[in-house]
Amino acid sequence: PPPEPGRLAQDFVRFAVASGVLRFGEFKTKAGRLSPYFFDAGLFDDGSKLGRLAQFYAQALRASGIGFDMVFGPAYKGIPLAATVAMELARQGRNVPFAYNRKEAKDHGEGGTLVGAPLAGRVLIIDDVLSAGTAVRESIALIRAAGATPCALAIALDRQEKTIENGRDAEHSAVQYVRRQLGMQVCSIAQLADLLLHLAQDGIGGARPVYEKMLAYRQRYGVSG
Ligand code: OMP
Repeated sequence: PPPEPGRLAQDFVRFAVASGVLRFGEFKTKAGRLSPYFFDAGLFDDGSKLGRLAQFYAQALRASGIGFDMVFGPAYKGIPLAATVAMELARQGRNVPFAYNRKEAKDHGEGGTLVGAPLAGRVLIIDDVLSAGTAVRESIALIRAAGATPCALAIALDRQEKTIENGRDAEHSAVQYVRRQLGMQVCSIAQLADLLLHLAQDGIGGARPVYEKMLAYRQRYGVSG
């Protein structure tokens, strides 16, 4: 049976906290924002955690009803994600082609920057986190240049924060940009709102100051929806 709405996200937040992937403190984001939390997907660092992570992606994808013909993992962090999700999908009876890119073009051997199945049809990009959304634009360009259609994006965490346009904070998030401007579907296992819900339900007590900082951060950089 499909999990009740919100349940998968809560289970995932708990899993990420228990794995040390989701941490609270002071962190500088790629966009230079001082964040009271950080999600480091590189800390899903053993076979068991990676396997569970892939199950979360596969469940979220199934619940979203997104259609796609193949998966693509952007270098570097998206590569193990897309690979393990492709394995999990196959285990569940849905075997789709898998590809990834290198950051540097090779000048010998097979050459080029793309590895794996040829990019074709509707491509699902699998990545870790969306904040300001700079990285995903490169993957989209790469897929289009290969003659395929970037149709959807699956991420573990949507930070639901303002994207940056022309050097300024926009009113919309990177996920909203990808949906509205690029017309792609986006599926996230959890978002900032789920994190706040988790803290409000389980984390109050010792974590009260953390919760306040999270709210203040959302006030400054967050978007709704
Ligand atoms: P954008 O390209 O700005 O959307 O930032 C996404 C990237 O920032 C991720 O792929 C990570 O490299 C990094 N990041 C995290 O991994 N976790 C976070 O909680 C926040 C960031 C970030 O720097 O914004």
